[in-house]
Amino acid sequence: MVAGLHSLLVRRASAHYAKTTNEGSTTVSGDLVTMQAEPWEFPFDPKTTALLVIDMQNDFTLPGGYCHQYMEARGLGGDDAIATLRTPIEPIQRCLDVARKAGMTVIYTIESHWADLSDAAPPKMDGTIRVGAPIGAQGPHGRNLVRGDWGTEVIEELTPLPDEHVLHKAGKGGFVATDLDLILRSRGITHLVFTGITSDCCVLFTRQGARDRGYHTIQLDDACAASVKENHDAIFNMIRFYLQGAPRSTISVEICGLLVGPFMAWISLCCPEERQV
Ligand code: C5J
Repeated sequence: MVAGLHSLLVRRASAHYAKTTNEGSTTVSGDLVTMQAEPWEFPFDPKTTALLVIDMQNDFTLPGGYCHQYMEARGLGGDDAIATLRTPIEPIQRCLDVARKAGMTVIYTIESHWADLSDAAPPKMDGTIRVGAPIGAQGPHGRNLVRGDWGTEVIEELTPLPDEHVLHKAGKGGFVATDLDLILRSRGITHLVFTGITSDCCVLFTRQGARDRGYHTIQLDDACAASVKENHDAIFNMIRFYLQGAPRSTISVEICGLLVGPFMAWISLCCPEERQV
């Protein structure tokens, strides 16, 4: 099923595919792909849709990195956190594969700071000092969350292609003090598919920033994670809570031709057509 839909997208990307077809829970009609999601479908055109890969960097996904240190220092289990944060790698690989073949824009973000820490805001800095895993401290592989060091490289399993943007951000939200909005608007991007980590922090805040700026968004469940699974689930429960009054299915739906396998997904509350439902 997936292979078939995948090839449909590839053919569409070459602009020769004009037929309407339906395969599984995803419909392809002309330029429009409609994914079944919870609680409504998510129609999008791959040409005006970007795949965002949030903060899939060494510091959050490998032993000795910033997140490992932070969770250890708090007695919350660094190894468990890393294992959980690595679960989206394989789903994201599949997303990247299909998105690239479909001609979609792919943008990575990285959480990082200048070496002199001049962009590490005091509340953020203080918190990491209090916990015992300071931003900028020397770890086993490099300085924590410092731009250009090991921890702020995209993990090798998800290496970006040369023409894909890797945007560094000092905050949690990807739109804050970055070129993300400018790049997306310059490319005519109106829809965003969110993957990456963490569901309860940088994915959440970047997605919220996107909704506030008028982008249509969708977040892919198994292509995202938090350092503890409960927080990831809580975020999706929170989104579901805000959708009260709307159709609320809890079934796992097959999300799209963009992705492989059954995922749960939620559509942004802020899309105008959703408000009308
Ligand atoms: C955090 C992130 N949680 N990428 N960063 O510090 O979510």
